[in-house]
Amino acid sequence: MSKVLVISDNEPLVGRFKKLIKDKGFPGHQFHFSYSYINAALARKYSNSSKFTSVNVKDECENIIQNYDLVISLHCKQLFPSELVKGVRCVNVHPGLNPHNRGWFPQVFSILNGLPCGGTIHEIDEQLDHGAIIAQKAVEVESWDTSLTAYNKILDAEMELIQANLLDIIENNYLKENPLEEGNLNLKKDFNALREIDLSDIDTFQKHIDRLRAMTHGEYMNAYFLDKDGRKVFLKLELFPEE
Ligand code: 0FX
Repeated sequence: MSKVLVISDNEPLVGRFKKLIKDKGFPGHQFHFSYSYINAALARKYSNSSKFTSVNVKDECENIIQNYDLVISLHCKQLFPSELVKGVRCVNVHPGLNPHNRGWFPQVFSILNGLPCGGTIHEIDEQLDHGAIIAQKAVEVESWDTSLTAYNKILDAEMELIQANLLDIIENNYLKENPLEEGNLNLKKDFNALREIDLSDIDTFQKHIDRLRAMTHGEYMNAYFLDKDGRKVFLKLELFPEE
């Protein structure tokens, strides 16, 4: 029997994961779900819950190592300290095709730089989205995809990977492969630097369209320009491929 700690800051994904383990059945294995202590929205909603609890992976490292056989980061916003990744097997479900565009919001950068994107399950080491790859699935970015439509395809790919590999991962029964290259890494500041559109920028239509669709993600107000009064004007792009 294995004790598995799933840490996630993505509530819809937790719902999909829980449904999968209920439908598939993992007899003998125990799961506990936690979210990051920095996640104020989940803390407000779940402060009284014993089934979805707050965790600080740094402060509670020793406790996690003692109590669990496996830790799964399912879009967990905390960096796992080296003591934790050395003390217990830690696996990351990442919305990117490692080693391309590791780090923050991979599909945004794939739209911009054309590098492949998809979902990856990998062992966690001391660097970001870097450890040995257990399974991955590429997703096609079409000329009409926005960040949101590409992201939704990636979430589906991640769920397919989890469905196909979770039991083997829990039972530590899988092959893994180190990425062939270091790849590239994007941080939150790289995403933030893309938000302000300089109205005097001269480039091809292709580049401008790519920038705007990479910044288009549902309700998020990402891209903006400053008008003559210095007011921020937000913008998104809609694309309609012919049926
Ligand atoms: O949970 P997640 O999908 O993923 C992020 C990182 O990309 C990933 O590398 C890391 N392992 C994980 C812990 O955190 O991020 P999210 O739920 O904050 O955002 C989902 C998408 O929403 C993102 O890919 C782009 C979009 N988004 C999000 C924010 C906060 C925006 O377009 N603007 C935003 O301000």
